Amino acid sequence: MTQSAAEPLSAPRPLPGQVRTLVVGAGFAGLGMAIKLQESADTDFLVIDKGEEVGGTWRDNTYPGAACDVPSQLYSYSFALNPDWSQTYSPQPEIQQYIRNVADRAGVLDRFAFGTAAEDARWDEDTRRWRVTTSRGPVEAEVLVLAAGALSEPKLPDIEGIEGFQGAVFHSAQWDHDYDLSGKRVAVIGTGASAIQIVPELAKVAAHLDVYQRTAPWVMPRMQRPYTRVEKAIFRHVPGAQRLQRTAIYWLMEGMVGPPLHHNPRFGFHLARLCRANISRAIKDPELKAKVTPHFTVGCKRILFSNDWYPALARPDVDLVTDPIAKVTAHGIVTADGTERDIDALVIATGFHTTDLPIAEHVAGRDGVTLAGYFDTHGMQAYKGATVSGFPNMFFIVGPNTGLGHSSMVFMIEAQIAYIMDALRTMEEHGWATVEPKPDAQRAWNDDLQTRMRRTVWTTGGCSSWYLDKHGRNTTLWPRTTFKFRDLLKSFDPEQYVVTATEPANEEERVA
Ligand code: N01
Repeated sequence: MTQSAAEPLSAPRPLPGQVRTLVVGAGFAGLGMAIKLQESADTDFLVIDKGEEVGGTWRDNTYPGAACDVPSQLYSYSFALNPDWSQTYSPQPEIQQYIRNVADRAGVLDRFAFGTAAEDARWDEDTRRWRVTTSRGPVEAEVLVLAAGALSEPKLPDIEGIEGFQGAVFHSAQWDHDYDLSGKRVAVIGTGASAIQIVPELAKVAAHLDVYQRTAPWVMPRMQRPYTRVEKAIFRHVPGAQRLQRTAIYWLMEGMVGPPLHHNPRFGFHLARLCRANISRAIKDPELKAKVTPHFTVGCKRILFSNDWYPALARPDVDLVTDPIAKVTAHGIVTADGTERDIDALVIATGFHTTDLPIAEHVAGRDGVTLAGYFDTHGMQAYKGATVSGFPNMFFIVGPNTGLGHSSMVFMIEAQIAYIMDALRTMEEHGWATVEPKPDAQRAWNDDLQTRMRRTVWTTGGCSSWYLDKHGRNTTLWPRTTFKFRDLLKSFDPEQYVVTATEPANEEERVA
């Protein structure tokens, strides 16, 4: 089973009562923010995280088979390339260790408070501060950075009887490593990115595995191979070699499975052929072949990458169940056709809350409106995925419409950090106490995004996915090139913001 090899961090220190910048979340986003703050000599910050370690999603997702489905070379900070990746797609423990090594090397961990959950954050207009209640006491901050991630709150399926199941239950992001699944009858619900990594591993140890599929995904072969010693030596010692490979992979992803496909679904024809060949290589049974063949346009849901998903489904001790689940009983699952399949353990790989960010419930801006309430009225949206009107001095990393299905989120995270850093610098230079996007700027940004969305495969591809909210609007993904995103966020744009001067009395200095 996979688990972080990092040494545990020291006991929690008392929280400072006040900081200039409070960052919520210690994954790639929160750690990257901390490093950039420290580099700019702005050390008046605190990063809090409910977990006990850096890593975020890579700390939490320790399920068997957990690995990156974006090439390793892209899955690192641009300022901390890792010449030691063991494989073209790295397993979770290596990514977690990489994140921990970067944190150790940067020397920022003394400003992290682990085991500290943000319970409530409220903007106080009188003091122009965020008053944050954490599980370990209050903290006041001038600036609040929400870096809690989009894939942090497991989403449990709403299936009748599931609470009454008497066996072991695991969500993919909350794996119980003390429970041995060897020789057990196991069911996996879901066939998304997590399930296709879990199933091949469980199939090796379980007595029998039932995989419950609602929608067959498109699965491409994965160019998985170990890096040789020579390659690693070249990455380490030949200046520019690793960056060159990283750049080549970046353009391949951008050109092959990125915007050309998103905006021109016919471009997916060749990808669909590759996926069908992936099926044919492993599955000979026509009935199973038909079950695993998707019925929507490739790219509408996230394209998955695996060489062992179809071989696992073809095993005699694995059943792919496509009849809808009717209910869960104390000892099994009943499908709509009335069949009950007994199991000892149930693995729930049904994803995360993405279009209803749970942290939004706990953040209240000016006038006491919560982000959740604001999103309910306006749809989940932000200006440049980073700031929200009515929520002064609050910044998102991995905010609305900044997600990717085709390339590395670390790239997007770094672009957002650069934007926030420039905002903080600009505020300091001009002596501004608060910044908040103008409603018109935010509206124009989102109108443009949603206009672009109409023509994408995510909207027209004939699938339903977690990319879309309950109104069918895509509030999660970025619809343009990733380099355009970086370009648009390379510097803070105060003309799109309402700003106030440092002195609360000078309210007339509010800049329109
Ligand atoms: O979740 P998902 P995930 N009854 O939402 C099914 C990232 N990630 O955890 O397609 C039965 O993609 C649902 O069916 P359907 C990555 O961004 C990254 O797998 O809605 N089934 C689907 O099959 C990814 O996109 C890596 O019809 C139900 C599955 O559950 C994101 O995490 C690795 C159901 C959910 O798939 C989430 O992936 C792993 C129900 N009631 C994950 N409800 C990397 O390597 C849902 N389903 C970087």
